[in-house]
Amino acid sequence: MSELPLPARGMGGVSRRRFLAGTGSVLGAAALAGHSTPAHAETRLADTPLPTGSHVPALVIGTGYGGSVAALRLARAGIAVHMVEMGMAWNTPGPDGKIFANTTRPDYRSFWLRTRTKQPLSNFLGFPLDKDVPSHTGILDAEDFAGITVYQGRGVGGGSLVNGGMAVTPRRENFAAILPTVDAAEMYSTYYPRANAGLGVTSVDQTWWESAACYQYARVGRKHAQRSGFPFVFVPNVYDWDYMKQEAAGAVPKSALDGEVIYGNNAGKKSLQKTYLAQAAATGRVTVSALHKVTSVTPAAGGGYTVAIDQIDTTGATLASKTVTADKVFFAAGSIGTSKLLTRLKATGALPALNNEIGKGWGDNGNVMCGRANHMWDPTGKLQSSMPTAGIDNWDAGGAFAEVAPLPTGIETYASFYLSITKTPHRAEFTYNPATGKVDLSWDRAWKQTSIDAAKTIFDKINAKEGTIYRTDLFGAYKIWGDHLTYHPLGGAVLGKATDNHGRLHGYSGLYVIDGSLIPGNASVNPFVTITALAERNIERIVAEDF
Ligand code: FAE
Repeated sequence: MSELPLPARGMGGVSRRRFLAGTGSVLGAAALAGHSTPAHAETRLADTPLPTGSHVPALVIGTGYGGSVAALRLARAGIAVHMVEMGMAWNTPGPDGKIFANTTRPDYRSFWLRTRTKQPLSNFLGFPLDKDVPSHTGILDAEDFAGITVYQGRGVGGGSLVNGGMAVTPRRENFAAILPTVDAAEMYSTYYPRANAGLGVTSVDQTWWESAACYQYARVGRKHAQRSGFPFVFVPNVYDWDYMKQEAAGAVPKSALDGEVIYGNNAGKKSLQKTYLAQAAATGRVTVSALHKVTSVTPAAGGGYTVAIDQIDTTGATLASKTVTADKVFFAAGSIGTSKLLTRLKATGALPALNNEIGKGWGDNGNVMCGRANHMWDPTGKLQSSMPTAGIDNWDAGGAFAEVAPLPTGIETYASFYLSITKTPHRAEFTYNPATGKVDLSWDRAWKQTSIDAAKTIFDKINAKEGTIYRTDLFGAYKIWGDHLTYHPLGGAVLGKATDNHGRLHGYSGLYVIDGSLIPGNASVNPFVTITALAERNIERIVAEDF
């Protein structure tokens, strides 16, 4: 799932200058960050549930990218922070001795409160892959709206627990077009480097990559892209490459090379638990309540805000309803979580002064998936690293960037698999439905046609050149496109519209949005580096001016 520019464009394209520029920004960032805690230190945030009646200076809703940046920077400024996370702490092994389930063997740990799995890749050879599982507060939420299923991570670490780790800095001109009110010069000189350093972003050793069995699928992807004249782009990741080399050598337990990704990685991936949250824990000023869900935020009589929280068990049942107060509240529940909360709080009169931009500007980052059937003499390998390293760039000519994605099934599939990020003009809106008490999203499934057309600018050409065809067995029987989902929800409380230019919500002082909701629907690349960098920019201003 990813995009463009950073490091190199592989062998066949792109300039050395660009490679150096990208790498330099990552290395330079370490110096800028100026802290001695290693990026992947393992200090865990203690799960210390907040008692009802407590008061905290700063409360952060959600523990994904935006929330983790906010918690770390507030704590480093001397402010005590409490984080509230609806998902589990993910610090206890299951009966198999592992914390997370394998991609090919989903179990009770894999899905958020579902009795049947809803795997993004639902079929193989046309046969359905989904199976019954015990309902549990598992790690991956496949949240259904009328026109789209939105996949999200649940637990301390948010999306960093389940994502592919592709850590992409967009091209500066694309960023400037998406968020024109943000000073791009400052983002690229200070906040993107700071985010890349904080996340532990690095690039794969390309010499190793050239001969590693687990990246045969990516080399096949490169060959096909280049034979059709498309630039092939290497993309950084947060995976620990030295660990992956040891996996390949058989020296350590396998994680990426055992296909682990969407249901969690037991080793190797630098999720937020190992980076920002570990550093936040090390300050001694940050605590977290896991399995606690924020249900309401309202102005408190004596100033600050009253926050209502349901403590749940692993079946999703409410164990206790708590009320706490906070001087300042940061909405970092992800694009869907924050948008749903704010839309409901405005509509039900809990926060009536929020403006009419709440719930607007939501998009799917143009996500669409597909597979191609290769010839028998062009195998992609039965061992596939679950961490993608590259993509095909046709953004300028066709509005698509296709991640060369793994299909870690453990068998030879002769398939090439791709997640494309595309330019899409479509934006949906969240609305509160008083009849159901739920928040609906106005996404129309037909809107994905724009994304399919963009992806076809790449794959129609490759198929014609290679004499190959699309796989029709991965998303149903005789269905080519995975057009029912997104991994990249963005928007719903857009920067400069629902908030000021630094994420302060209009209508209330002391309420902030600091997650993917700020980005208006399309990031041009995989979003987590941009979410992190924007959070770094905004929190710096907020700490300086509001505390
Ligand atoms: P997020 O990380 O979603 O965190 C929000 C947190 O808030 C979650 O932990 C929620 O459980 C919690 N929460 C929600 N509501 C409440 C509530 N009411 N009370 C308490 N807690 C709540 O938000 N992006 C990339 O850049 N590269 C990739 O390779 C990539 N791969 C992906 C693969 C998959 C399968 C998925 C699902 C996503 C992927 N993404 C990737 C997207 C990326 O993970 C996502 O954009 C970020 O995680 C969003 O960050 P936020 O801080 O907005």
